[in-house]
Amino acid sequence: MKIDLHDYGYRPELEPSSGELGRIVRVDRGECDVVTAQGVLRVLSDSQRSQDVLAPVVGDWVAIVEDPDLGFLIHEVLARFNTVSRRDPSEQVIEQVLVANIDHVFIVHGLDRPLPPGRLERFLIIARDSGADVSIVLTKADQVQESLEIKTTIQAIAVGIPIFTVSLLNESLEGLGAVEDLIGIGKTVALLGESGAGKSTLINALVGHEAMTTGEVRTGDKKGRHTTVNREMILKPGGGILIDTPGVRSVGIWDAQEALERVFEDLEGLAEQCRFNDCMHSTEPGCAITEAKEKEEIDFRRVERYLALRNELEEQKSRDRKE
Ligand SMILES: Nc1nc2c(ncn2[C@@H]2O[C@H](COP(=O)(O)OP(=O)(O)OP(=O)(O)O)[C@@H](O)[C@H]2O)c(=O)[nH]1
Ligand SMILES: [Mg+2]
Ligand SMILES: [Zn+2]
Repeated sequence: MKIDLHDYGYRPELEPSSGELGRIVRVDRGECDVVTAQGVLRVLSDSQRSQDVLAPVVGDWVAIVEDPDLGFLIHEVLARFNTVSRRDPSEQVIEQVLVANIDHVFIVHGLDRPLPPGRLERFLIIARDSGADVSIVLTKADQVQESLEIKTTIQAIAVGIPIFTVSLLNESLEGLGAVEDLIGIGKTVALLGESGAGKSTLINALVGHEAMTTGEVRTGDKKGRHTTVNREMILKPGGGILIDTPGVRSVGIWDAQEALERVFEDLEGLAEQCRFNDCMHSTEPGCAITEAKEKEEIDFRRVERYLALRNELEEQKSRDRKE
């Protein structure tokens, strides 16, 4: 079957030095599915690649060669336009790239459960750090009485980020059109969020069939059951590329100073009025953040989360310098 790589987001800048161009649509245990103009190839991803060579992820553009003994191999991972990354949950000191070459990140959250502000801020930092567009999609509007209040709370944290609400119960598919309009032809959208948020359900609604397996959430705490286990790319009819991801448990941020500053733009702006340039916003005199906190103009918990995240990045940096 001939495939048009434009459907998969092909860009003319992509020029492999040798081999056949393809894009990784799925990775599992050392093997990947790579879509090329000839069709989807099952490719060995890592056996010949040393550890320091970057591990291919879903969304990567690669050059494929055929080895007489080993079959298809990834010869080269082409330079990434961007990545969505977090701190590796098992190894606290390295980056884990989740997906690559993304145009838009959807942070998906189910209205059937609370969204701790700190968790949303971490998702926002990771998403914004990629440089891709970011939107929030709130699912399960049918399960709550009044989604407006939750939306207002989220809006206060996600300043400037568009928020969409959908209800995908049965066939009604309320709010889906507006989300669909966000997905440009040939653009790649990655869905991020907790297990049970409704990422796979949203993808199924967008593609119009049960492409992805979905799973019930636990009745008590509404936690998901980690139904999706692989990152996987799928085409949306009418154009657009969607990447489903497994529910994220650990949202460790990694090397994301700029994104942190953008997510906490309000506090960064205030900090410019502190008397000292290197104000730590704790006991210094003339601290604009402390003053605003005391006047209850800003939420002290948000300040605490901001300072903790700043610390986290600082510690990572100082550890890097020591190594
Ligand atoms: N009532 C209602 N249920 C929904 C909606 N969206 C998703 N669900 C349900 O929420 C549950 C979890 O949905 P999934 O799509 O599997 O969630 P997920 O984010 O893919 O979860 P993981 O794959 O575990 O990361 C399923 O039982 C869905 O039917 C919605 O808009 N309304
Ligand atoms: Mg899923
Ligand atoms: Zn200060």
